[in-house]
Amino acid sequence: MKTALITGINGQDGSYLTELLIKKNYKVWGILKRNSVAENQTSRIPNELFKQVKLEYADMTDMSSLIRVLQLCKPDEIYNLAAQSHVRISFDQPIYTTDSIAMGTLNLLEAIRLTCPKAKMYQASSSEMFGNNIDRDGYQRETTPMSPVSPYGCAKVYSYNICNNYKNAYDLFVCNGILFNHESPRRGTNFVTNKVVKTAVEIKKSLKNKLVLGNLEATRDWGHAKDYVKAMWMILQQNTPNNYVCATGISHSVQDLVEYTFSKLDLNWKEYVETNAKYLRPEELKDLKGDSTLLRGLGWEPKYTFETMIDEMIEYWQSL
Ligand code: NAP
Ligand code: G4F
Repeated sequence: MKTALITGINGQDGSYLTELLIKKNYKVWGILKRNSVAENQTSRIPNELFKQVKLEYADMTDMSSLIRVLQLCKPDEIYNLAAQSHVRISFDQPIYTTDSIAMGTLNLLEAIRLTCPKAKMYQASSSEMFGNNIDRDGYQRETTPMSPVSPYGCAKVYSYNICNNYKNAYDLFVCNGILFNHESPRRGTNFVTNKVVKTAVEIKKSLKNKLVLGNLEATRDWGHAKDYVKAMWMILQQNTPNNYVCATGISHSVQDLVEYTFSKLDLNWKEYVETNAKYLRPEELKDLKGDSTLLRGLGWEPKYTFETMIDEMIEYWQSL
């Protein structure tokens, strides 16, 4: 039986990864950072799984807490998913964002080097690292230069680089998954997909009468979080550490997302959608579309399409 430690276990990806690893018969440990309403923190972890995971208080900004947990659980695999992960909010909280992501990753790498150097580590890297660089064929891939356009993206580039550095310098098994946007009913409701779907369903139920958004022209390569946590696991099952892009290869604009969601609910989006500058970013990442040929070579393939993913999210909000 393998042991895995997940930082960010109570986030969107952490909750799906926990389900996957328990199905694969792993012993799963996770860290929670302290919150004044303890119940809120575990709301994404289904009750039946709750009894099977071991949760410990720790914080990415506190290396001593990470060392304590690593010494307790002695993991074979570590999935570093913890982050202040909202790009717009990273402009409001740039220093905490950088502490949780960049210093957080360095704290974890040092803790691993000192306590369990044989463990494999997955780093949650992001397509936000590319900024507005696009290869000539319209895609971003492992070799695309990185010029991030947000404090979040800059912090993720530091984490990406320090992971590569520790891999080479100390012979640690560290892999970066460069994941493009991935969503689900468990996505935070201040990310654009779940904000659009939740509000559209509320409009349909006559609970709200408008949806206020920022940039409708930006395009994203949106996949489903369930497919993407499978990629994380596959990346750590290889014999040698490597970095992989994970993406569907299909891109939609925010306006496409709005049109699809409202039309599924038999609503005319133009009657309800407004824009407000408060949802714009000081610098915008315009277009993302990923080439995951390298990962697909390991056998990874997404099961969800953009449409089936949004349909599932609509059903979720309708069911409440
Ligand atoms: P998420 O739902 O925001 O989850 C982030 C998790 O990190 C939460 O469990 C959060 O705990 C925890 N966390 C935040 N600061 C922490 C700290 N200082 N110490 C310990 N834990 C902390 O994000 P996600 O969508 O699951 O994404 C998982 C990871 O993948 C993140 O690193 C994200 O940046 C990265 N990523 C996501 C996407 C995507 O499209 N979803 C794409 C590329 C990369 P609380 O909830 O208690 O605050
Ligand atoms: O849903 P978003 O906030 O996601 P964003 O900024 O692309 O970041 C997500 O994906 C990254 C991977 O590329 C992750 F690393 C990161 O952790 C996060 O999970 O915004 C998507 C697009 C943006 O262009 C934004 O400007 O939607 C646009 N948008 C338009 N109106 C909006 C809104 N975004 C939000 N959150 N809220 C709006 O009202």
